[in-house]
Amino acid sequence: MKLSVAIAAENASSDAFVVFRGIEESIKKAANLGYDGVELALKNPKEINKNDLKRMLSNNNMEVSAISSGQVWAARKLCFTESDKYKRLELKDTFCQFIDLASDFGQLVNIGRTRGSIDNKDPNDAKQLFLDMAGELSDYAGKRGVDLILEPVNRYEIDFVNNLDQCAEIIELVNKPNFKMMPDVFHMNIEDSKIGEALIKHANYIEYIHFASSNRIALGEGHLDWNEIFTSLNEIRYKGWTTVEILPYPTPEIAAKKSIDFIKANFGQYYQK
Ligand code: LER
Ligand code: MN
Repeated sequence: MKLSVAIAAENASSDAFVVFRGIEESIKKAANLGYDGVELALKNPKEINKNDLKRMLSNNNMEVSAISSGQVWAARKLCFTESDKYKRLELKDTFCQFIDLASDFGQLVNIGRTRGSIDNKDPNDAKQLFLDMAGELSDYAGKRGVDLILEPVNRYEIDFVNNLDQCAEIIELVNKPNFKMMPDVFHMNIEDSKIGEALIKHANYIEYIHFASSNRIALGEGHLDWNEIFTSLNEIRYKGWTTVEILPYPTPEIAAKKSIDFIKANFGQYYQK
């Protein structure tokens, strides 16, 4: 496994659930702490200049683990279940540019809160709007060697695809080889009865993982059973990224350091290169 930490641009608002802000500074800080990569939480593809990013990564011997898209919903209110034609085009254009970026960096684009909600729509209509967009974007991504990863998110943030079973059902309906699952143990702690069992049950779909404690602060705080999580990941021979996506408390530096120290001290054997 490889370990990454979520970062965003300097001006990202507080509902971007990232540890560090400011792309260049964040990459340096993450590298100094011993992380292997960074997850780029983007609001807009224009936040990244490809050449600058290449230089920042190679100067620090770092990789991009994935591009995440929560801010596209949080800051721009664009989502897959949107019915307005023009907003759908804007979402599609944003995701196509994320996919273009991911074809050079990380080859993964996340769909978290950007999937959208059902709200007062007919649930079947909302689902169909999601499936149409997911299918079109999967085809675009597939041609560029990129996978889309759908993240089950807890019911207090969104009312559509909350647990791993529901995510697997949607993946089967999308039915594209590059449309996969991305569990986040923070959400699983709220929505999935048994975290270890759910990870094992859906092993074939899992391509990326978010780590946080039960209260979304540094790993090792809270009451998650990390032995259960690592034993299950080991059982399914998970070799992908594990990304720390936590609130930056009490400071970004302390949160990021505490998390990697906890992992290396207790589960370092899973991160041997
Ligand atoms: C939101 O709670 C989250 O976990 C993000 O990764 C998805 O938007
Ligand atoms: Mn997450």
